[in-house]
Amino acid sequence: MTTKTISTTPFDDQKPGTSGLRKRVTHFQQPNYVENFIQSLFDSLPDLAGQTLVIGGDGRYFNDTVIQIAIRMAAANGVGKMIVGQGGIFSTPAASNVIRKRKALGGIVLSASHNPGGPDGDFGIKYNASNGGPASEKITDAVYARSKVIDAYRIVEAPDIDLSALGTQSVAGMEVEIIDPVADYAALMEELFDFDAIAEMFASGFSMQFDAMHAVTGPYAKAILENRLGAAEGTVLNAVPLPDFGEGHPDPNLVYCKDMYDLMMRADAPDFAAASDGDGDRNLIIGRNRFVTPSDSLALLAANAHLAPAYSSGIAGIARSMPTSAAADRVAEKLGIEMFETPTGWKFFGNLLDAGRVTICGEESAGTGSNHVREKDGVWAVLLWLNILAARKQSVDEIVTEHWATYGRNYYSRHDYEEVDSGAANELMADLRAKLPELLTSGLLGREVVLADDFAYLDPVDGSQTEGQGVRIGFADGSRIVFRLSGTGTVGATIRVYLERYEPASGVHDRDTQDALADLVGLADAVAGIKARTGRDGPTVIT
Ligand code: VG1
Ligand code: CO
Repeated sequence: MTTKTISTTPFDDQKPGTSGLRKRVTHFQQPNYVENFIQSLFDSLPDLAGQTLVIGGDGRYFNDTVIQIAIRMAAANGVGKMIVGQGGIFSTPAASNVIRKRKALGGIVLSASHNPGGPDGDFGIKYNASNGGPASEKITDAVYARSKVIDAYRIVEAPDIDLSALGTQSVAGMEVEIIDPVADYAALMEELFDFDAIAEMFASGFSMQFDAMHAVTGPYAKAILENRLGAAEGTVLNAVPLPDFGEGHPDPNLVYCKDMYDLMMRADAPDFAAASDGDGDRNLIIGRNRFVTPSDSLALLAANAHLAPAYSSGIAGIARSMPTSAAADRVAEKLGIEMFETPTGWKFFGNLLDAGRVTICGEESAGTGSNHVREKDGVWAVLLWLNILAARKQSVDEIVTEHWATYGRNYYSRHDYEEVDSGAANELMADLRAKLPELLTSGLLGREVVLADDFAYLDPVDGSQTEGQGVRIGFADGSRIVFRLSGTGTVGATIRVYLERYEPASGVHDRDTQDALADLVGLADAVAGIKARTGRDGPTVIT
């Protein structure tokens, strides 16, 4: 075996964002860019020698290349064993499950999630720790620090492994095991949910569509929905993962799933429709005549989780990211369980899940999950919805409407301004922060402001403090505007404006969301000067 130590020079931009390092594919293709980052990661893991690592990704362009590089570098860095998804495939939640189940030190997940793929698209590398969850800021900070001074990486000379062959191969003495990426995950889902009841529902004519968007969930959804649960063949659309996602944008929202939305608003729509993103951790839920916002979905799943076998004895607590609507808070209050508000990104839920403080977590960005893994999980959310529909024998629309009549409705929307000038975006945020004290004393355009801060989080489990997580402006009637900059974009800056207004249980629940929030949109622009600073007439994407 020849291990080579190759000299390199550092890059200054390898700081992981909300969910790993994400850049254009062409950026990753610079000589040594991938190698530097992987070596910086290996150098930051003190107990790497002899350990097991899991690797796989969402199948996007460049996935295979990086897997081969990472395997050769792992062999050179003394890793004991690599577990690889067949074809280089693992959805993010499935990778999380395998890391936990096989007691690996951690795993490398290759994905840029909902960002487009292909030679001109995006790529990403993320490290998950032994609990199966995204690495903590402590680890990602260490990797970044290392990447700024790295001067060499180690790699063995060896032929590519055959990613298609199940079983064990050897790379310069290191064991490489290729496993079916679906089997363990499907078995876990079968433990959590009442598959018999869901199968019976399908057998009695329940119809659904699941759009895998030519991304990673195709094989998972086919195996579970069509093969195990008996959903009609063709229920899963765009089921074959493609390196460029069929030139699509694998982001399951109302912009990129507009055809599905239009279908679901028709009288002859199927009973239920869902979609997932590039790496399988997000979900979109639409019932006939009823789109369910992700924030509402979190609240509904938490309120009804006890109907699924895995959660039948109740849930310990709920956590949501700060910009997510407070709909779930009302459920926690009613159930008498703890509620946590964390910064954006699944890594902040890990400690709460590990400590048993929460069972269900969610984000407004179409992410929901539970303590079954340490990632959000698109297919899991769909199955929990199906389990609830099978148990309650009601439509999505009826369940949502009843929920609002019980808890009230949090009208909610996010307005994104994508690819704006980074300087202008940073200035907008800085100016907003400077205005906070004045807003508290003088209000905003005649509206009393009861909360004006830059969100900081004290982790109740390990005591770590995270600052600067988004500007919150709250009004006396419970309405709220939140501003933050995205940490997953690859070009320029994305300004996210989150708008929320609470309508009590006895109030009006059938208003158009954008109408119901129109006054807050005006206030947001007045306080932040978004249009003037970005030169944009309106948001790029409204979710
Ligand atoms: C976005 C979402 C956040 C999510 C993250 C990763 O981050 O807002 O809620 O956790 O993407 O999701 P940001 O920093 O761009 O707002 V995924 O599906 O990309 O792994
Ligand atoms: Co994702």
